[in-house]
Amino acid sequence: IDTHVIMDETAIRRALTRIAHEILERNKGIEGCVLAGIKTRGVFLAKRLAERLEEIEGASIPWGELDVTFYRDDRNKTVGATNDNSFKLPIHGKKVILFDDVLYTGRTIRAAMDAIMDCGRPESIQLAVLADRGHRELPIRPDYIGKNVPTSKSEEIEVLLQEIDGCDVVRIMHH
Ligand code: 3GP
Ligand code: 5GP
Ligand code: MG
Repeated sequence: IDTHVIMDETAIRRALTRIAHEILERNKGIEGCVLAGIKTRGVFLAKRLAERLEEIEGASIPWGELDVTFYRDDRNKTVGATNDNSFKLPIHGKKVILFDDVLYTGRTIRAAMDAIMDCGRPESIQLAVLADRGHRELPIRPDYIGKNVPTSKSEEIEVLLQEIDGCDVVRIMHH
């Protein structure tokens, strides 16, 4: 396996700062916005983005964790099963900004939109990702992108974050 670094700690920090500014510009502030980090690593990215937005804007943005397992299309659906991991923050009439580490086929984001819609009717849903590796299978595109990483299907992006992995790095691995 050969591996090379595509984002180091500084690059990740700068990308998050840029995305924070893009969000503020697009939404004219953060009024009415809610951040939803998709488990697992999207949660830490959402938390960091919320901190960055607060530093820049001096106003706090609500953020929470979104577990999309129940809504995945590859999950065995049990008749009568219910989702007991629904999003904890009010989203009715809000601008929900989803954050995930890697965007690939788009199926996770499709599931995330279902999970959000089941909790109410947001005004809009936007998407931020740290890395977009292409190969979409659904008509989904991100609004905010840390880095575009053209990949082949045999490559894999590894995202390591301080909070769980002990360091900040994005690497591409070729098998
Ligand atoms: P997560 O931390 O967002 O849950 O680098 C680890 C991360 O990458 C984990 O994501 C892990 O689930 C995810 N991952 C790596 N390769 C793949 C893949 O090919 N498909 C999916 N669905 N997840 C992957
Ligand atoms: P999708 O549903 O768009 O195919 O994949 C997105 C989800 O799968 C993300 O939540 C991400 O964790 C995971 N994923 C897919 N491909 C990769 C990859 O190459 N690297 C990492 N780290 N995660 C991936
Ligand atoms: Mg992820």
